[in-house]
Amino acid sequence: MLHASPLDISPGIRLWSGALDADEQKSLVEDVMRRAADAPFYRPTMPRSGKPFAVEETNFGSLGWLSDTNGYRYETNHPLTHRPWPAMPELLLELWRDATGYRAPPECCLVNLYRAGARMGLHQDRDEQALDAPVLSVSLGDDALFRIGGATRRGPSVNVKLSSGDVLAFGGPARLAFHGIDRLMSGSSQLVPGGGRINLTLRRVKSPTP
Ligand code: MD3
Ligand code: FE
Repeated sequence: MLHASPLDISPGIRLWSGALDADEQKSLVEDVMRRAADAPFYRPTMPRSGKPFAVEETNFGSLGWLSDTNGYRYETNHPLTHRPWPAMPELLLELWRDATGYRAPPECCLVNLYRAGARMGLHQDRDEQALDAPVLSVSLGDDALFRIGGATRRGPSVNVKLSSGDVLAFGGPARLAFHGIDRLMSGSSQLVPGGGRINLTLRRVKSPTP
């Protein structure tokens, strides 16, 4: 699954290009879509302004990240069905162990669905208590142009093309790096039903007890 030679993009940022082969990508997308039937994708809104996100989202695991006019937070239940989030796919728990070596499993798998033209503005992931845990990202479907900066909004950034099957880990000095998806290469993959890109973002939310 994870090959032995990841690319260290910068301190704390590690890329396993093509970590998942075509069969693994296909079965993971099918698994995600099956679970999403119980926890439908919905379009979150921005805190305060209520502006809708360009992406649709759902979550797997014990805690789901969400955004609405009241702010960003983690919740145990889907905001529309009010049911607990579906369990996390086993493959993702294995990937997390292998890629991060972190002492506790992830609690959140945020699922981002990018249809044609969707993007994600530059932001930090900082709603988690366990900031010592890395964030792990799995890309499926269309290629995307990803931008990573430093710990401030201004300053230099690097662009990385993320393709289906790529796994990316952010930890240590990169954990609070600004990042976003600048552009989707629509139609570059046929993997996602209806077209587009799915990103799975795994996070440890609460600090594990020692
Ligand atoms: C954390 N998603 O959902 S991968 C997000 O492709 C998000 O959908 C993007 O950013 C996506 O919050 C990017 C996750 C990611 C990427 C870079 C990071 C998380 C990161 C850098 C530092 C910390
Ligand atoms: Fe993020």
